[in-house]
Amino acid sequence: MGYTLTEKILRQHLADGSYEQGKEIGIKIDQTLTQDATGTMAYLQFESMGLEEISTELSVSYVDHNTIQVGFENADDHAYLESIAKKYGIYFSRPGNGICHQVHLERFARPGKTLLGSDSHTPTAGGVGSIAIGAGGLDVAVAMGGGAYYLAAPRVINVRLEGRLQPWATAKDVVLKVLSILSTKGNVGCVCEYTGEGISSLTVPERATITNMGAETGVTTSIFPSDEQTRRFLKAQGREEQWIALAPDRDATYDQTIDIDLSEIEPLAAAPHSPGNIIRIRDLDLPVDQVMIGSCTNSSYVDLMTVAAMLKGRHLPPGISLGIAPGSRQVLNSIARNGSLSDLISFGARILESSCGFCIGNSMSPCTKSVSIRTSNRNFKGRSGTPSASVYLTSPVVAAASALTGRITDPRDLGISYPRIEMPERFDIDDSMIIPPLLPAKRAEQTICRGPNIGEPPMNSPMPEEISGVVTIRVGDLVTTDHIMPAGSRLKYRSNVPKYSEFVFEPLDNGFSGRAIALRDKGRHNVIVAGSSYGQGSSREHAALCPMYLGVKAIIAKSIERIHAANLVNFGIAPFSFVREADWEKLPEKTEITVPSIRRSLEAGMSDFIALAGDEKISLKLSLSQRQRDILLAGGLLPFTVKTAERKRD
Ligand code: MIC
Ligand code: SF4
Repeated sequence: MGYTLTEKILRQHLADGSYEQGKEIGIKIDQTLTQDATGTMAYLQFESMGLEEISTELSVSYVDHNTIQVGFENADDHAYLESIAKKYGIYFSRPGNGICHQVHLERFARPGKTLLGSDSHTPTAGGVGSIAIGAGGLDVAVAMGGGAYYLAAPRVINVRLEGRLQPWATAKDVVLKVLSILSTKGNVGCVCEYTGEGISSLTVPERATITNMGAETGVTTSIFPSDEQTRRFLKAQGREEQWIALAPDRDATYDQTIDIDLSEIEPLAAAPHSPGNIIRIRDLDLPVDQVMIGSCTNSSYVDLMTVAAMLKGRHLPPGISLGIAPGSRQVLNSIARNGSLSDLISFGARILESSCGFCIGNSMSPCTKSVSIRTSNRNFKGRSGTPSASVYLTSPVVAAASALTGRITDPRDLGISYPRIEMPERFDIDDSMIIPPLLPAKRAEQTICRGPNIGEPPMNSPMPEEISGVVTIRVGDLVTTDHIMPAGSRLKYRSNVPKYSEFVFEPLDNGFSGRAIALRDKGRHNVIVAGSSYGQGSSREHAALCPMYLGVKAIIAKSIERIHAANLVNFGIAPFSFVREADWEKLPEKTEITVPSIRRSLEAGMSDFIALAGDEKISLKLSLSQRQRDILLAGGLLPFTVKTAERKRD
């Protein structure tokens, strides 16, 4: 029986365990990426491991999230990251160089390599045939040190594309179609592998839009084969020698197959407040207050050139604002050199830095109760920085059409011809904003810059004999990491855990942090009760790290998403699930709760637990590998790794 492409690459990188679907395997990681918002903590953790240098083929540290420098905090983080990169042999992509996923795709991603990134949209590199996975910063720190990355050998879903996209239908609409089929939940432990004759017409940047937003389905990653389109892209980036052909075996078998005819795809949107809430643009009729074009999903050269061609010679109607953030310096410079930037400025667009910015609520928050059309990948309530705003996620051409008319508009109804823009033969290549690693002799002299915003990473204590405390908060279904640990204006506290912890659950209940600290300081444990798909969205490990700091010892949920569940274990928090989902009702806030003998049961390898809450006995499950049990017992991955390294040294 033949292998899928996913299985081929994973087997080539197998470092621990035997390959059996659903079973935990450890894989060797070739490349890592970090961004500043998750990176400072990842490198602080890397430093605590006491290693001399990185062991990957390539590691890159990007600065793209916190580039609004109001106060010293972000600039302190950037200086720290630059000095760490120099010290340990890491590439440093300076602020202004672009969004990590866009730049990584342009300059570093390679077919057949494994990439682990401390950002959930790392699968963007699946567009060139990498197995690219998002994870918590601590997992990335361990991988930089040469440790394996552990995941369940995935179920592979074959997304078979036939036909060709019609004018005005785009790669964004393809991934929105996939989201309408797979939804945002129930796909943990799966990989989407794209096949079929339809893929040959999709360029690498289009494929990358699809693999990028595949993250919203909750799959581990998405991947395209490496073919002539891949060669064309790498050649245009001056990297043709890095091309290899990669495809699944002809007789590969898949766990599920989804057929999509590209010629039937039409402009779609994800309506408020979930990327899985898919609707046809033609079924929407409403005025628009704001249009934002950019983000790691849709800010490639062709995306922006197409928008510029549509807006050229026209003007922004009153009552609407338009912001455009080119994905990278390469994209920005190309449209500047060929004059299209001027077309955008003349139209009335506000040109933003090449960074995450608006996507994460870090700039251009829309006004109260407004409608904002965005080309990004997440529209969770409040993520834009305005809780009352309604955010619709669309393709760049729908966004541009809506900026032209002031209403959400299907571009097919504009009556203009489709500006077919080709990917260039050669991109504008200039790596002068990427600082390469120092020579080893120079590294020793490098000092680390630590401003007052750089705190020590807190360490957890080992798992106690029993968990005994209170349900400090009970939340419902689909609670995202944006609800648990808001970004936007709070993002600048990422390197200061005590301060950032004040905002845990702020959008849902701003009294949580105070209650949790009061209980923790009495020597008791905080327990969080949650509904299904808890921890959707971002990879931010602060959604586990800050609750850990507040004394949270267990989450009891109907289900927990992959990256977040791994982050909880990494910070010593037990990720329980209910055996009977209806028991969620029995654990309201303020319930006194005990999980007796948790330590002994973990040591004994048990996976069934009982929580006592008054007269109620609630059955819980903890589905963990032996390695994860050991991590939980140690109080998290950092104490576990430090202890293992000490043992090896002795
Ligand atoms: C996001 O899109 O939510 C982020 C901000 O890029 C996060 C990472 C973070 O929280 O720093 C992600 O997707 O992992
Ligand atoms: Fe940045 Fe938005 Fe992409 Fe996250 S989703 S990496 S915030 S552009």
